[in-house]
Amino acid sequence: LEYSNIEMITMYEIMLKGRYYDQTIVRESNKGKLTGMFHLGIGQEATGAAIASALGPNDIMMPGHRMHTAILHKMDMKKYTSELMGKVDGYSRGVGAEFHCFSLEEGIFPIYSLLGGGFSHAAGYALAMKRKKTGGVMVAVVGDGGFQAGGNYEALNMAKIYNLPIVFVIENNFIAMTTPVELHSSVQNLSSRAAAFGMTGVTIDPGTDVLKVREAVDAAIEKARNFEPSIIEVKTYRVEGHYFGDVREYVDQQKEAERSSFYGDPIERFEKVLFEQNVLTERQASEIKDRIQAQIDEAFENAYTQKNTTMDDVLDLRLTYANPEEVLA
Ligand SMILES: Cc1ncc(C[n+]2csc(CCOP(=O)(O)OP(=O)(O)O)c2C)c(N)n1
Repeated sequence: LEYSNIEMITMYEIMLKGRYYDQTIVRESNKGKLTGMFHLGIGQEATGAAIASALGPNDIMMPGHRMHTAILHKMDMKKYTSELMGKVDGYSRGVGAEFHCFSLEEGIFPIYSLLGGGFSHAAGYALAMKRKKTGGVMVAVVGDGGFQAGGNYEALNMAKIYNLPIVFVIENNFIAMTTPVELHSSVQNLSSRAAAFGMTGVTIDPGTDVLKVREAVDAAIEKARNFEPSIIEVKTYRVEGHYFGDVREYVDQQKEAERSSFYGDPIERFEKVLFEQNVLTERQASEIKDRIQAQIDEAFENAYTQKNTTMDDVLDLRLTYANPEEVLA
């Protein structure tokens, strides 16, 4: 195996953080302590872990909206949790929440909430990185549904024409909110569209194999560093509904059962490898799990005690404009 033990354990920890964080959101919501709309990435942890662990210090990532994995690896868990709960000590004073939370200093670009525009914002940032010669690469993620929106295609074209340092990742979990991919895409392998832009496109299937995804991401990042953009499609499986509380009445039960057994659990799959290769013992794995859950519980407990964001915070134009005086004049 070409990854060191430390790198493998890092990927494992990122996946666990994402999984336990999402399960904690469920637990706290069920207790009635948490309200809001949360998009859970349970079952899809390999994508975020592979990308976040592959990024270099100057690289930037635009995560998908159910990618707590990557976000929690790069950003501060306490500040992020406060942001989700609408607390003033959050990253954007509690105004940004899940879809708008970001930290460029820590390598996380805002998730693009209006699906379809994401790749164009990311490509614009990649153009800036190229012009400023930062040496960094942008890795931008959208879902299979978001990928169907027109704006992304202009960005793919521009990225190739301008030879931008960017990797486009499509996380294909076969469903866009409630619409199965067969009904919203003209092709089965979304990466095949790369040909239309003169780029390479690869499909990783099953995308629940974190090492497979990581290898593809490493190769694409290297290309991007040499100003060759490309597309990676990761086929994976969404275990939960679109958001927490969605009871998934719209799914085809038989297809779901087949997919669930084919894709399996990315964490269990990777654990097997780690144990077999003697990277970790079961005891060490359970210590890591306890440590991560304790860190998450602490972040939630901390956020509960913080001050709620007020309407004055929401209406503070300094959060939107660099020079609010000019806007008001
Ligand atoms: C322009 C626009 N239309 C609708 C929505 C509402 N919306 C949020 S997530 C989502 C589904 C996205 O599906 P996909 O891109 O496959 O990602 P997934 O949720 O499966 O991770 C929709 C329709 C939106 N955010 N923006």
